[in-house]
Amino acid sequence: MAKNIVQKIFDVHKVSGDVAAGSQIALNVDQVYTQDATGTMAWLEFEAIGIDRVKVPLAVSYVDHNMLQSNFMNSDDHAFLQTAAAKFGAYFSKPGNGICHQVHLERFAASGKIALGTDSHTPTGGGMGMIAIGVGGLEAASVMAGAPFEINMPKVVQVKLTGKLNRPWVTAMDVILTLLKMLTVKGGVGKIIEYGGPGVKDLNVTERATITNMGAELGATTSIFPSDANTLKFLKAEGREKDWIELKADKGAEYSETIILDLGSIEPMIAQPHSPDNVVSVRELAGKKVNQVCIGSCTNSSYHAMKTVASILKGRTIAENLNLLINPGSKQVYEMLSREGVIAEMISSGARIMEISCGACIGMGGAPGTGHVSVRSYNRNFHGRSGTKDASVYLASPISCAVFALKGEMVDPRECGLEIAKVKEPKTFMINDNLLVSPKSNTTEIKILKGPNIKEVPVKAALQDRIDAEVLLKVGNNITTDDIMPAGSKVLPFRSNIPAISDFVFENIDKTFSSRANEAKAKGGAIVVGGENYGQGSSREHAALAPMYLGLQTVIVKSFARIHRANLVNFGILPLLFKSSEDYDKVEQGDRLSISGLLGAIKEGQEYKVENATKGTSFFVVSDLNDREKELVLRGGLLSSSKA
Ligand code: MIC
Ligand code: SF4
Repeated sequence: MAKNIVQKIFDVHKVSGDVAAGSQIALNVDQVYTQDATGTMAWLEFEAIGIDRVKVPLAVSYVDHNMLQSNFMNSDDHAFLQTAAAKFGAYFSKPGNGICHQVHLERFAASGKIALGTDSHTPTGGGMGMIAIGVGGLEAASVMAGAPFEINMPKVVQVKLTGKLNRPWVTAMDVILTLLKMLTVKGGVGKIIEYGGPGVKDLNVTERATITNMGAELGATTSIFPSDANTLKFLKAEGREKDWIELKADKGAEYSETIILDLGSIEPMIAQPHSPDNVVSVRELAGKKVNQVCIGSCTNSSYHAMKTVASILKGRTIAENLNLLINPGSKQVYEMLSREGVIAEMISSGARIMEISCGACIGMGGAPGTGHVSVRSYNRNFHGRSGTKDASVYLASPISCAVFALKGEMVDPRECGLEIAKVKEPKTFMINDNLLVSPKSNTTEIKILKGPNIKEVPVKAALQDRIDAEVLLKVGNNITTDDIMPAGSKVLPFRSNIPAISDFVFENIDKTFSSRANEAKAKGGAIVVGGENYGQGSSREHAALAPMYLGLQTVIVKSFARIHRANLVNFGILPLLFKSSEDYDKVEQGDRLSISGLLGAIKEGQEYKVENATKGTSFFVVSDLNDREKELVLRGGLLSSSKA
């Protein structure tokens, strides 16, 4: 049978199940990586599972998010992560080594492998021809402890690329922004996007990685490119050609749908506030004043992207009323650009070179001013994420960003009148892994260090037969995990302390939520009601764990985003769906809902009657749990010791 790339990789890794859309499948995993903001929980959970050493062939613990050290908390977390990695057999990528996805692509990603990462942009590795999927910390911990990775097999959609990009002004970022305009932030839910067609060879590995990185914004489980001569070239330059295999779809391979995209028809695009799919062409916004430009993040901080940006800035000065922030993605990129004098060109133009980290992308500094317009080469512009609620954040290619920085306003880069260099990929990258600490073989003497802000992971009690609770919050469509559990420099240091971080749950939507939830604990707890694609965005399990700590009993929505739904289940919270979406309109915030006979219904039929005591009405909800998930919800989650 002719196979697509996804089928080929899944076939090799399959433990059980069918490689057919919708079927429950268990897979062997080759690599797992964590980052600091989600990693502290993941490693605490791994410790709680009680295994001595990771059971996957490769595990890496990165530090890139919580880099601001304004007190002891983040530094303590890093010490915890370093000692936990040493104890449990993982590599440790020290602060300063780079953003997890960029470093992983450079040093570990390998074609044909399966990787999981505790970050939603893990699909960056798809640019290398690997299946790389973002998961919650507990899921990662359980796979590192030896469990297979279980998912419902997504549909495989083919995006067939034809033609060539109109270089130099049109980039890979414009490709993915075009797809986001076409498909929206829900367009990829339940799907893996497999790129193919003659246009693939027009893109180098880091450009492909920009596209697969932002496939997360489509809601896709992951995205993948073939592994071809360009992949081999990149791996050779990284001194890792042994990690290459050729991978392409067979002739006649089947897909659930095929989308044809002519690269030659793409123009410079930009996402407007406050969603990555609110995309128009840059042309349409020409003349709009810009206050801040940020270039970098895991989406666009490769050597190729940074050097191209520098060629535009070279010999010029940024606009008078504008700030330019640049964060190179990895030490490799930064060191190479420094040694070549490229960083000097950036500094000379007026750019502020930030630390190699996520930085402004996750609100760790770099917040725009009141009402300011910020254009970023990043992947997310959710409301409030920059740290400034009324800022207008736009997303564009690094090239468009550099042009705006010089002009002080949005300009179609094709008409900017500036020169730009044709940057070639280097034959060899500079390889210096001195910030990558190797796993230890003798670990008996290693003590895991836990600072005072590192608290135990709370565990839920087993599911009760009846939920009787108030709808403490009703929200609309596309609620992000940034809405549920905000990030930023104030909140992120509490990622290892669930009682403390729970004070910030839904803070940007309703400041009273956590205090009301604490009060409601004695009266049956809380219910949250939402619309479509609830929990899109980040993989942070804190968006499930902290509400669970506040007494959340269930979430009733029209549809869930994949990672958040899995996180709810892993912590024992029953994810419910309106049987008929019109019933969403019949529930109001403040209504008291009760659902009886849960224990029977979850095992049989998964349909539940909800009585609305406030309105004197009733409606039906359903769950779509597989057998493993049913068991998890029944016993109160993966870490619960109770029997289902
Ligand atoms: C993000 O981009 O939102 C993050 C911060 O990288 C998250 C992970 C986190 O919340 O720590 C993600 O994308 O999963
Ligand atoms: Fe870091 Fe931003 Fe990438 Fe998330 S999206 S991993 S915060 S750079």
